[in-house]
Amino acid sequence: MYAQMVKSTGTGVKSTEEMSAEERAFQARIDAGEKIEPKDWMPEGYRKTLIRQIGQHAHSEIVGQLPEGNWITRAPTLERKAILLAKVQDEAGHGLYLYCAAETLGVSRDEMTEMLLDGRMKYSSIFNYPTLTWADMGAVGWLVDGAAIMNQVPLQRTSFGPYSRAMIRVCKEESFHQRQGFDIMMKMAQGTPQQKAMAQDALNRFWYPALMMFGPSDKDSVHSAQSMAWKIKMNTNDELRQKFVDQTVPQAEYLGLTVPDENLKWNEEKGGYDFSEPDWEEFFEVIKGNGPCNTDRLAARNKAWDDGKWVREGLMAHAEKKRARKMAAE
Ligand code: BYC
Repeated sequence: MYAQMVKSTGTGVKSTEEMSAEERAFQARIDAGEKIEPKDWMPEGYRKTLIRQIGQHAHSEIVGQLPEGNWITRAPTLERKAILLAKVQDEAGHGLYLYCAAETLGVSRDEMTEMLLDGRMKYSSIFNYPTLTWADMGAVGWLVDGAAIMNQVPLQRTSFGPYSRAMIRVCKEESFHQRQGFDIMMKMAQGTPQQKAMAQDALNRFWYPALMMFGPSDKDSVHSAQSMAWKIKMNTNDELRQKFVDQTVPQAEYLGLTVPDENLKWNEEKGGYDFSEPDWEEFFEVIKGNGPCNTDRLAARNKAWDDGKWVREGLMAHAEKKRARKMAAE
């Protein structure tokens, strides 16, 4: 059993002997590959970790609409505009499935939103970087959605049923997103020298932020050991980062673009690329709220929340009236 393997590692993961009978039975279900459903007994830490991760994931989908939404009105053709619009709408849908999955754990969407708005909950670091040119729409689809797929495909097998099912749908849509990004990059890379330079510039700016999406290096990851024991996470941050690099470098070569890393080199022995780590100081600054766009992103979400107040209140008043009418008729 995984729980036994990680016994007394100092990772905070309980050994089998340290677990209560309920926790042991729960861990045995996880180890047997069973799905945990909302009404099943679960340790409080499992519930909290899921709320944190699914909530953060939901917020990322919602905040993630902002950098791309920025380009809908400036897409170069009607077709590109329609595709980008559809993609951004998909992200809203992903956010909603994920909020619903988190709600099954006993937290409301409004509570999670309030925690995002006052900084108690995070969203992915990547969305704190600006999208400066049309080529950035290509880089975001190719690299950001590409990293998201790398992370989310294994999450289809995550132990919590509603999260796992949401991921199956999300991943189908993410594949389309990644292809549309790569398609933009192909057009730009095969275009005029100026267009190719824009594509290269977008790759230069998004490469390291995309690597950061997988989280800190394993030695600094606080939650990985417990999350993997509970199958909330299926891989470590470094494993997924490595897979992403191995998958993406040949794609960059195909585009005729250069990955901005002088240390990038195929390592025959490990069967993967050696590459430079991102600037982890920058990563921790960004997740603390000091990235290039954190203030703008939260201001946009706060404004949307405030502007929507009258709609929420109207809907609640309508629901209350309907309920009272139904009660009076009974
Ligand atoms: N950004 O112990 P660790 C998308 C935090 S949306 C910000 O390794 P964990 C898309 C972490 O929360 C992509 N914070 O954490 C949408 C923790 O802090 P707290 C979103 C990060 O949870 C629209 C601390 O650092 N995908 O694809 O085991 C358009 C220590 O880290 C980040 C998901 O959310 C980060 N990058 O692992 C296009 C996937 N990394 O909470 C695309 C689901 C780490 O203790 N999430 N932190 O204060 C996961 O798989 C995991 O939560 C992570 C982090 C791998 C991200």
